[in-house]
Amino acid sequence: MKLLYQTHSPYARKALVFAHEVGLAGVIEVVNHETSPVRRNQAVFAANPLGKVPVLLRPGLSALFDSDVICAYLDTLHDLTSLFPSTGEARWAALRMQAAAQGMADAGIALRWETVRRPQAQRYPALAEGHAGKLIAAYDWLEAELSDPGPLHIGHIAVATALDWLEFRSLSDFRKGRPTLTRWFDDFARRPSMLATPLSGETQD
Ligand SMILES: N[C@@H](CCC(=O)N[C@@H](CS)C(=O)NCC(=O)O)C(=O)O
Repeated sequence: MKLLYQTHSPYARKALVFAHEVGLAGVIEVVNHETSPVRRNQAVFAANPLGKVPVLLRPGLSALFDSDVICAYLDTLHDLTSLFPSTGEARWAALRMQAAAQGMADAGIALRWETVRRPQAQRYPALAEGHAGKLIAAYDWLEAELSDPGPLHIGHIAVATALDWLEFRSLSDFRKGRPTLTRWFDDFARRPSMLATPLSGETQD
């Protein structure tokens, strides 16, 4: 399988960290691509009509996108403990945490458009403030949610990769006044899956 990837994408890294966690990194070839809504990447569009990474190319089967779908698919390919709890409140808690992490990455990208990516004259400070506020609220929510994190699941991988990217882009400080979240993240960041997939590079618009 090939993973259309980007070394500075929180979503692509989430899929790759997931692959490491379930022992599948060795069967995935990582292929780097630069993507931006203002700079069309034909190879990525050929596999994903949204032109976004990550995309998982499967021999003889259709391409899969986005990171939520890729992780759910990879979870069906291994014999270790599933990282998607299958029943009860544990399932909804894991999926809800993944949704929060996706929203954090989305808000972070939107915030970057309003602060560094969009030409200065087209930036809208109220929108930047609104997205920054979502990040603060999500960090506060995680501070409570991660007081008892339980066994590893998809939500943890999504949150750790989102937080690491937010910190990498210096978007907002999740650490200040949040000792539980800080401790949990620092522990998670030492996992081999995280160490094997460092963030690097600049967005190319
Ligand atoms: N919900 C998608 C988001 C993917 C996404 O936004 N990827 C970015 C890279 S960080 C991208 O390729 N953006 C290009 C674009 O928006 O056209 C996922 O989880 O995979």
